[in-house]
Amino acid sequence: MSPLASITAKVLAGDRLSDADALCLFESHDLAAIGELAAMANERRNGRRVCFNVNRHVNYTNVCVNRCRFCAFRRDQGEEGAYLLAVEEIRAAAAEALRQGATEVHMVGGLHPDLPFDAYLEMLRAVKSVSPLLHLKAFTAVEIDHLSRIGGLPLRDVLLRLREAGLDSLPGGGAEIFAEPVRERLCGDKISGARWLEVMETAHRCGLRSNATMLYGHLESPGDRVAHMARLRELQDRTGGFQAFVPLPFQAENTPLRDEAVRVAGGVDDLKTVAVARLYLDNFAHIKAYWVLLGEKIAQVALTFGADDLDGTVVYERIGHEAGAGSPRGMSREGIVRLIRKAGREPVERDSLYNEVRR
Ligand code: V47
Repeated sequence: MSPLASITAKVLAGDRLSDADALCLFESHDLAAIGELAAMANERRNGRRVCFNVNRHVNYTNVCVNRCRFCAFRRDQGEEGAYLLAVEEIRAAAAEALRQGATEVHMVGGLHPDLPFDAYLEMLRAVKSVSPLLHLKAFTAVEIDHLSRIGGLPLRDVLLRLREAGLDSLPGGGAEIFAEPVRERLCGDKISGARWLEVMETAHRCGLRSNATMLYGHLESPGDRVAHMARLRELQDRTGGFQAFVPLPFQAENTPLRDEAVRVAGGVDDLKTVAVARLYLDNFAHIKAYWVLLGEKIAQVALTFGADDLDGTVVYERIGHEAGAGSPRGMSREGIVRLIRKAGREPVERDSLYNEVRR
């Protein structure tokens, strides 16, 4: 039996794929067959529904003490273009989001050298003061680790304090790629992959759900991608706290990595990565095609390659766009619905915990 035939047999039988299987899929050029298999695995789980939410991204600061080489968003304090939103500006953004029908605020930022622990609690309270019904998905595992250091508190206490102030769930950012030598070259100042996973495990054990991301198309190998997903799958087996996996294709413009021989992904790699994720991460309910970085066209095609989620309306994205993402800054609800319908799928507006809001 050819390797692809044996993988197909496993998927049909509902058996778990091995790391070697995932690597074999990454190395195969039979994109159509991989896509068909992933679409089938997705339909078995999610039917023909594709979900999205009406949300608003808020990046409270671009000042960051880390110097990740994939990032075009960060600034040093005092550098031209550096900013820190005032609490009132955050409240105003949340109020505008609510008026526009948003159910979620997605708030992340850089590691600011001077912001005290209480400032983070204030930000959360400001959003919640607009409406307790706005779901607050905020702070990556990297920010949570930073808060634990500046607050002198164990992770669990940080998370409980944040939850008390309004935190509802965690986004999946900051995972990048776990493989040590690559992570060191890519973002040597950042917390390790092991620490990222520890933060997520603690969050899940506190009852907070989260997402998981993987930044790809830079210095990593297919084996590094599989190893990254293996560690996510292992944690998910133990906690079940991840909601969605979000593969993030690297955008090189304006980043320190732009002139290096990075392996920027093309459309084929993007679609294959979505499909392999759907097939390998059998304990993740949702695979998100993040249209902001994939572009609307590839994200739409990804809906027939195993993805069942498009993220949301976003409204004003900065991290990907400062690195050259060619997509619009935000999309209307109608635009997302149209995109899903034209892919022959059924659009479902969801809330942040994947309950149906409207169909
Ligand atoms: O951690 C930074 C990535 C992430 C670049 O959880 C870049 O639902 C590509 O995590 N090219 C932040 N990517 C965004 C993120 C996210 C986005 C949407 C939904 C969710 C979710 C999470 O963006 C960072 C990093 O991995 N990033 N710079 C770049 N040049």
